[in-house]
Amino acid sequence: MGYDSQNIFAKIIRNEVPCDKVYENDHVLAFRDINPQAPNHVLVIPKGSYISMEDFSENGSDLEITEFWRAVGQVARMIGGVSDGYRILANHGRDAHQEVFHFHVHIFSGCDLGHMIKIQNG
Ligand code: DGP
Repeated sequence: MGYDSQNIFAKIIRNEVPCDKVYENDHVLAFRDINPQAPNHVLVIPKGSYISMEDFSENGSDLEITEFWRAVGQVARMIGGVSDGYRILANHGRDAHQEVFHFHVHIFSGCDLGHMIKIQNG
């Protein structure tokens, strides 16, 4: 399956769909999740066309990867997650229930996030 340039995050990058922007630079965009799972729930995405962590880690340039992970840390600081804590998460593929096929990292903060993840029938 190749990258679908009509996915919702590609449309957000092209300003065809609005978002609640938190941070942007030449390589990265961060915006609030439409369906927040914590008081602060922000998505960080590269502007390049990568399907998931698998694609990004394999095919992203050193510059894109460096800029991306620096931005994840910066956004976590911006949303106030450092003192009390935050969690980052990236879903790849079926078993992780990835819904949007443009690589993104979720950042959660602002409450007790519980212990790791819940695995049903696992
Ligand atoms: P996942 O692919 O399962 O890692 O999660 C995709 C996330 O994207 C999900 O938490 C909801 C969010 N989302 C989906 N559509 C939109 C949208 O149009 N705008 C925003 N801000 N978030 C969206």
